[in-house]
Amino acid sequence: FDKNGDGFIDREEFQFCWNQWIKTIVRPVNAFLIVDVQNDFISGSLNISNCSAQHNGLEIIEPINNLLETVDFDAVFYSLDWHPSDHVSFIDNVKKRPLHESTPVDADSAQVYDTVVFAGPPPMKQRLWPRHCVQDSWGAELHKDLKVLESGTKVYKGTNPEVDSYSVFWDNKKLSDTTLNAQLKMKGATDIYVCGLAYDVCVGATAVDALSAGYRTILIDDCCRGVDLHDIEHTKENVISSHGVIVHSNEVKRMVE
Ligand code: VGL
Ligand code: ZN
Repeated sequence: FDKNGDGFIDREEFQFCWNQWIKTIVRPVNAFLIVDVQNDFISGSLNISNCSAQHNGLEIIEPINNLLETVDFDAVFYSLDWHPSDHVSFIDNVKKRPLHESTPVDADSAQVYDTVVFAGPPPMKQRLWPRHCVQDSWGAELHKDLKVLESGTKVYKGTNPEVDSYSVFWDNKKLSDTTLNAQLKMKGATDIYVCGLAYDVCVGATAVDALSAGYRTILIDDCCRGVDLHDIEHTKENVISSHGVIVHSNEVKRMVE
């Protein structure tokens, strides 16, 4: 730059620098990603209040709505766990696919939340869940009290019957990605605010993938509820060690504006 060698850059050069680098530092493009705030996780078949942490998923709706109403995000995404009826994660489907010899529990003794190893090939670890978020069912709908913006974008995941998908970016085997990254790139997003259900499953996996994809990633702690307290602590440690940030929702407006 400074192609004239006079110590100044001209307007065109400045414009180039601004678009390429400066804008992403001084004017972040903020995306808000609300993960799986669906009936089944709040009061349906995979109600997280029945899991060890005994969390109440309903409690995040008010702080999330409050953010949607008060913070001027550049883009808002709602993810939906969206499984076909024969999905590999459903415990009632466990006998439909052969297990690998290394599986710690066999198909007859497998209980909900156990991990089995399917034969593949390649062999695939899978945690078993109750049948949940079946495409087009009530359980898969976003909770009725969640504010769904007209301008918001829905992202569907877990649609391949053969592989589970915790992250909103990738399935668990990284066989295919969702539409999320392309849509974030299209909006020029630099920063992603992540919240939702379940903290230690889909929210955690999504935050870690957002960091790997190079986004500044902010996890909104009070807008998440999870399955297991130890796993939630582990999720937070992972996010911090991958250079993510964990904040309370009352800090977000200041950060965005
Ligand atoms: C989820 C378990 C199974 C989640 C999805 O959204 O956290 N958890 N499928
Ligand atoms: Zn699922």
